[in-house]
Amino acid sequence: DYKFWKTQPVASFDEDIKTEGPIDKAKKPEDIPASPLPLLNEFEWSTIDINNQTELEDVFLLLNENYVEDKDAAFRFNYTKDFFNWALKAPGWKEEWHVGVRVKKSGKLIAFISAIPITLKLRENTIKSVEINFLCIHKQLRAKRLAPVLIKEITRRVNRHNIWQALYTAGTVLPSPVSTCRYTHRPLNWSKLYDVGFTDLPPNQTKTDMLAHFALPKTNKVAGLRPMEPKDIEEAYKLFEKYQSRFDLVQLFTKEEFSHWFLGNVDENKQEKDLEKKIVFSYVVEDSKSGKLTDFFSFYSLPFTILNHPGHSELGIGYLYYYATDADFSFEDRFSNDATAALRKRLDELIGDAIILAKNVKMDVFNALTSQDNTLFLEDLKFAPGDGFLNFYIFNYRAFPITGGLKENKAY
Ligand code: YNC
Ligand code: MG
Repeated sequence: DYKFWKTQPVASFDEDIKTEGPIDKAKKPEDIPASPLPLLNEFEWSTIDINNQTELEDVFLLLNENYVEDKDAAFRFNYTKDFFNWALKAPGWKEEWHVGVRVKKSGKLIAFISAIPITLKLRENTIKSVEINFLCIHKQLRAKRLAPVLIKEITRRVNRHNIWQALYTAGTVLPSPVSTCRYTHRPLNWSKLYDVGFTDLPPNQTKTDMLAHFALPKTNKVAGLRPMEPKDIEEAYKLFEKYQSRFDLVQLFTKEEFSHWFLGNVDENKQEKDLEKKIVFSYVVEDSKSGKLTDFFSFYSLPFTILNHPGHSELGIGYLYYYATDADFSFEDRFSNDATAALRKRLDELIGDAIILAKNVKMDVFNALTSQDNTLFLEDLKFAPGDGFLNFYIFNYRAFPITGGLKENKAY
């Protein structure tokens, strides 16, 4: 019955929202306690320095063994250290927002929660916020009401910096999602997905049918497609901003953030050369005549650990990230049929190539949410709805519900 969440500034499930805006009365950072919440005597707060390899290793181990699993406990997210360096060291990151709890005696890390600064745009309003992620408690310490303490402590540390809103996502249903998306999956290596139990063989189909159905060409189709480089940032950023402006809820990126999220950790010498170890993959389409960038897309790598399987220990997973195109369609009337047809055709080509690229770096499945314009191409490109959903939440903000990128949403 949400004993904790009932006490927090979040909309309740049945709330009839009249106006959008903050829930709590405005406060000042000085009104917020300067010292951490109390913990049980055997535990202590531990701010994690992820630039320190030992501390990064502690976070890696905690999450590797205790983070999110699928509903059958067959797979668990396998975030890598490189992934943490990308996801936790976004521009403006603060060490004090990487919050750990350790056992006093042994020093063992048993819980973690993080925040990074972000800017949200919800319809006409720009909201300075944080994104909360990687909330994790050791399996042996579950159901002891430690999660609310972690959430209140990160809230305190964020409020001290005069930030009062937060975006977070979870598979769990809490009061109350501003939007809910479904995960969809496009098999790349069908046999392996079948072997490890990620995918079933549909009735009246053979394995050979499935392999033929999901077969992919080795090479890309879109002319002028190439990896994004630092010199592309300026133009790709403009393309991206224009495309994003069509949606009700988006994260606004500065150019620096854009570069971080799409080129990975900016130090070029440290750019991963081994494609199979890369975290984020970004591509642009350059028009051969004008030299202009017409499109871009990106995906990132986040594998699953396969639990208790004799033959396989890891599942390679690509997640569709952002994309943008200047395909000839009207931005004003995004629901008109002609506009949608042109956009759909272009997105089919672009994301079709993303899928091929993901397969070529040995990913086994390509995932996408039903967010933004994804519902235009998911069916065409053989994504199938999965059993996972992702709920989006905004802390301390009442908002009208956000529907998908399109009003028509038949297949999903
Ligand atoms: C969850 N995912 O409902 P009630 S997602 C938020 N997000 O409270 P206990 C959650 N709340 O119902 P356990 C939650 N899961 O009584 C559970 N809760 O009101 C609520 N799993 O606490 C739950 N990572 O400590 C209940 O539960 C209360 O020991 C119960 O710990 C929960 O990162 C958890 O799925 C999730 O490690 C830590 O199960 C644990 O079970 C675990 O008794 C595997 O907690 C990993 C996992 C969650 C991934 C994520 C986003 C987190 C968002 C947190 C909310 C942020 C709010 C904004 C703060 C900043 C504000 C500013 C400004
Ligand atoms: Mg607990």
